Amino acid sequence: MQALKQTDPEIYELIRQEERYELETIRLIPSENYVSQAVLEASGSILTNKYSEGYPTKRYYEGQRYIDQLESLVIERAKKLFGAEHANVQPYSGSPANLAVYFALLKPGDKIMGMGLPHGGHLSHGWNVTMSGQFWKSVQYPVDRETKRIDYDAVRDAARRERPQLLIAGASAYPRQIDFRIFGEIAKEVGALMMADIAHIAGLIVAGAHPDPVPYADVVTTTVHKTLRGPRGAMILCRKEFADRIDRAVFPGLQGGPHNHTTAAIGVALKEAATPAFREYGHQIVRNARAMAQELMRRGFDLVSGGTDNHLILIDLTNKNVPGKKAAKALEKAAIVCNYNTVPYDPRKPFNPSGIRLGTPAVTSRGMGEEQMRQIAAWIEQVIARADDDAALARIAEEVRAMCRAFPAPGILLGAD
Ligand code: DSN
Repeated sequence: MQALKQTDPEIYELIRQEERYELETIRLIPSENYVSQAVLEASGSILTNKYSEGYPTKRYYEGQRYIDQLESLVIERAKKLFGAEHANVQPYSGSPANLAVYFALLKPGDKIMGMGLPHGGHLSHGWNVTMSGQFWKSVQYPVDRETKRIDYDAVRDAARRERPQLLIAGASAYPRQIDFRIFGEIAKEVGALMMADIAHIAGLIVAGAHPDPVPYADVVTTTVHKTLRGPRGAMILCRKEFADRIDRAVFPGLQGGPHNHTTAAIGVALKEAATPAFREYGHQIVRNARAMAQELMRRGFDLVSGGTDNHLILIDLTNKNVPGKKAAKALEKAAIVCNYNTVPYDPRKPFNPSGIRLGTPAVTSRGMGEEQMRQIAAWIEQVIARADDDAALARIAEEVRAMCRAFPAPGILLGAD
């Protein structure tokens, strides 16, 4: 980054500091990852210079000979990898992708039904403060009070009662597999369309480590920067019959020109995701999450739903008498980065809830395995027990940094200039 260093040393220095921070911390935010050097290069390329409103061969700007080839290639890779009939690779991120689906398939005031935010759903699945909850009628299903898992019979009953036009399956803080087949059946029964939002688990699905929604959903949305390990962006996959409506909703309905540098980087990520190494990574994410979950439970932590079968762990810290925000801040002082999170039926407020959310994608991308997950669980226990002891947290941070040094982070070449 020589040119950047010369032109703008302040920005250069902040990027370098963040780079070191990502290298020297254990990053457990389940929606984060480390992209490869190849993805970074495509994302930082001259493709950022272009406007390309429209779609391959149907653009509103001249000069698209290479961009058309590029976007067509990425669309084909997306369709092949996910077995989808149609792919749109232009959405700027997950929330715009979801809004585009609603705009394509619903009339204002139609009803959508998604998992409630406090139960693990996403803001854009109809939560009341968002556009999705205000421009469309929204009903939200909870997880079961006892098991903290989706109660498919209860979802079916609610769908029969509410008759939504769109049923949404997908989550941001749900540690269990989602049965997309049942969601598809419920949608069919009540005459709804079904959307699966697989943002968190797209990489697991590609790897065969989570059931696949494509056979059951009318539309599938996903960000590409979480377990899929691409740049920040999103895709919409759908059946052929919805292709034109989806494309028109993304452009010109919601967005202007596609971010071609992102499209290229998505293509690179999709190529990487089609390899045996990626398949192994996807399964290792789940093995790592299970190992960490088991060790946390052995140490007396209360895991929402009693464990995990994906990449994510939600801890209810009520029995440790440390609120989620305090725990997350103490962990950060110990160089372990996660986020505080509500737990289902949380008596506390979202800005200071009872839980923390952990995930294993980023540490798995560094090559860490079950042994390191057990060590991380041990550190988490020590931190929660000494959340007010800054000296102890600093000592743990030293140990964390020592372990990090043994596991290189993809895409981070410290000292490259
Ligand atoms: N903000 C993302 C997450 O952390 O899960 C979801 O979009």
